[in-house]
Amino acid sequence: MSDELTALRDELEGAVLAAGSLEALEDVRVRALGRRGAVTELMKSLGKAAPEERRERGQALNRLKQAVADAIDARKEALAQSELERRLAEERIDITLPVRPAPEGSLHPISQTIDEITQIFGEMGFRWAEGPDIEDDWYNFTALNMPPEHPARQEMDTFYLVGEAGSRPVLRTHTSPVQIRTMLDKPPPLRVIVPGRTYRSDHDATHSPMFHQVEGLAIGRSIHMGHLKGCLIAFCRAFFGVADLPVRFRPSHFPFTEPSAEVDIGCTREGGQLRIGAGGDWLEILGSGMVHPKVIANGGLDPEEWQGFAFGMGIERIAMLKYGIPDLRTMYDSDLRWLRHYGFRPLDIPGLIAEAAE
Ligand code: 2NL
Repeated sequence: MSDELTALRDELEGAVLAAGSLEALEDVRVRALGRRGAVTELMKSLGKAAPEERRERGQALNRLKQAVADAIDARKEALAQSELERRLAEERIDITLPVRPAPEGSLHPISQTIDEITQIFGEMGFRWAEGPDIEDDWYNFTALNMPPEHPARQEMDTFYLVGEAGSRPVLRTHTSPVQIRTMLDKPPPLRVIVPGRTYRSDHDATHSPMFHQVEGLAIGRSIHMGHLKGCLIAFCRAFFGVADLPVRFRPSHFPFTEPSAEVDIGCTREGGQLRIGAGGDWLEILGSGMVHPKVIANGGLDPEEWQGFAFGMGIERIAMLKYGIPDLRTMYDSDLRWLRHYGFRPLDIPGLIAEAAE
């Protein structure tokens, strides 16, 4: 190869290596090998060379053209490779990062508490059940062993509506009518947990005319008081997250259970501060009992064959206890600052198993 062609090759190869992008490389290719490129022009001028030089110069030019084309291909591959590496580095994501918290929206403590309670009972085989807020007198009172004129009706007097044909639908005073409906609907054995809104005509600092309850019902052929105790002790310990929480059963009375028991948990009160756990004091948490035979019969079951236990608690009350909310009325203010303080991230629900593993 002549000095002239060697110099041209060095220059073009230098330009190829200096090209920092595919566009710059294409410019170099056009300048060298394009229709009016330096190498192409030399090829065109081959005809003017002396015949004895033509063969050798033709071969030299072909080698030059090939060398430049090879250099361009190699550079193209190198540029594509470094572009890929740059993107891989730049677009890398760390899949081990925790999920970012949702920027907005949180669960109300009442919803959170319902989720926690149903999660714990769900792990014990209870299934969610729900029913209407507007009830029939029979489902809300009579079926629960509270006939007309029963004094317990006055205790929980509520809001009556005007129904068809002189009937008086009632805003349910507890979620128990849902358990009656479940017994009439589903074949036993049964285990249901029933959260929902309830209504009573009470309105002061610690009572709201609308509030929430959760009740539970377990029906089987040989369910006894031992099952009631084991189940509710496990619930109290899981819900408050205290493995050795003392739980006490105190005789009581409800029209729909016999025998009936109030359930207390251990606590201490020091200078107005309440602490849940072993201590000298007791705090009432829920009511419970063995379902009254008349109520079993009203649920369409033979009380000689089926028996079971039931329980009920107020959601606001235990939410306030667990999460240190001092005033019931703030629950219904719809104040976003309050919700940001007391609210919860969705699906952040501890359960029985999670608690036991700790
Ligand atoms: C409380 C006490 C209780 C029940 C609710 C119930 C339901 C049926 C049959 C028998 Cl269908 N019992 N529910 C039983 C005992 C207590 O609630 O203090 N609630 C806030």
